[in-house]
Amino acid sequence: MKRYVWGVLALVALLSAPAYAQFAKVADAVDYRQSVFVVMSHQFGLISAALKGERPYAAPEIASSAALVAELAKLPWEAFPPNSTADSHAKPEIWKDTAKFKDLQDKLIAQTDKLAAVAKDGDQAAVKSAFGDVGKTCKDCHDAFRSKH
Ligand code: ASC
Repeated sequence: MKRYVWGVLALVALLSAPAYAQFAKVADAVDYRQSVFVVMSHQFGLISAALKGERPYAAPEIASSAALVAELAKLPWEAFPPNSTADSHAKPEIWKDTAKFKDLQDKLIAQTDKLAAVAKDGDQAAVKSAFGDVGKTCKDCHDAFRSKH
């Protein structure tokens, strides 16, 4: 009976462990989230360059980049263990204004999903508009939660 109780408690603890518990070290979480942002920024930059005419606008490539951005946008948020500001641009405000940080995550996820959907349809004007919405959310989040140095 005692073993059963301990077993249930262990399971509850495991299921309720915060997502960041998967990282053995805080530095591993920082590496993970920064890696995601690097790739996301690169793919978003490819879309940006095509919209600005700096490279040819190839709809299948744009759709592929947008799909990647949408998937990547879902990943970094589990890699923000409390007060993990070391070797990072993360501001302490992330863990103070958690509701705002979460709102911006949700917004980014919704807007990048929209970008991926319109990119799949191939309508360049719709891509441009959805791209602008995503860029604004990137900026809003950086202004509030990312230090410049
Ligand atoms: C990018 C990138 C960002 C955003 C941001 C939009 O391409 O790397 O962080 O766009 O600059 O305002």
